[in-house]
Amino acid sequence: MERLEVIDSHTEGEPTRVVIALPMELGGRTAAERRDELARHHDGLRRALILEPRGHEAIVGAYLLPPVSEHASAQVVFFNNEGYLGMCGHGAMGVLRTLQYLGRIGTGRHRLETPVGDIQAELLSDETIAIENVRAFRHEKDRTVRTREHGSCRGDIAWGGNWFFVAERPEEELRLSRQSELVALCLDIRDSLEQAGATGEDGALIDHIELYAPIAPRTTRNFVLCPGGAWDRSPCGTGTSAKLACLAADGALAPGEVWTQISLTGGVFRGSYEIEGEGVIPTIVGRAWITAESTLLFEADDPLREGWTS
Ligand code: PYC
Repeated sequence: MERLEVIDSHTEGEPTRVVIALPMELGGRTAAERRDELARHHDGLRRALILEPRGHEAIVGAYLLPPVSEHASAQVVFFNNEGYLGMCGHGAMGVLRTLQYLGRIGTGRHRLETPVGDIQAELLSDETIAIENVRAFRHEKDRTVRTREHGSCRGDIAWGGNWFFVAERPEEELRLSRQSELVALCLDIRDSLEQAGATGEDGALIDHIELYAPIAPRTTRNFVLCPGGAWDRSPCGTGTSAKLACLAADGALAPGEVWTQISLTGGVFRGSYEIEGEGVIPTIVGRAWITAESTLLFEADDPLREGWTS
């Protein structure tokens, strides 16, 4: 019987499962090297942690690893039901709240190492956390894609720590009761982008689709489809970062001005940015709560030891 300690939290509705100590030695030093090592040699562990019966499709996992820099509080590799994420905004908030719960950090500023770069974060005295993400930028404006079943759709391609296609939709479409239709629409957009050869920088796959509808000045409701086909219950930190990069590129939001994104579950992220080179450094503010401290058990003869997926 193998055992693994995890701490679960949710950030504005979206779950994060932090693995406090890996059960094996990892090669590599940086978060990117260790992510590659995990993907190559230990992918069964990801599946066992995230897929049913121990997990479910919306959970994002985070391996806590020793940082390279003495100035970082931790190194983190994020993963989900399909693979590994570059960065994860809601997940970073969940990790910081978890480190605080474990008594490893207190309020104040902290640094996390991720596979796509270091991020800074500030843990405030309540459940609020502000993360300063990696640089975000717009790669392509107004790309129109013809989908198979949903007509054509126009949006921007932007990087916010993951690659996004960011498209406006009518407000009445973005409702919790329409989650299945929205998933189908986003999958159609994602496949159509791939078929049309639309990519991020250096041919990178666009694996996140973000739909938004303005609902008040500087406020949108949004919906984000993640790579494994699950939708983000929070407004998505990397998605909010990608949106801020588009707003900045259009001159539609000034540096320091606050932009609010609200998810279908009512989760709220407030974002602002500072200019950095051709892009922006986004700051995203949200709240995270601890939901469980558990020991997961893996029996040797369990046929679903590594989970199952449809
Ligand atoms: O908050 O960046 C985010 C995120 C990515 C995937 C799920 N959440």
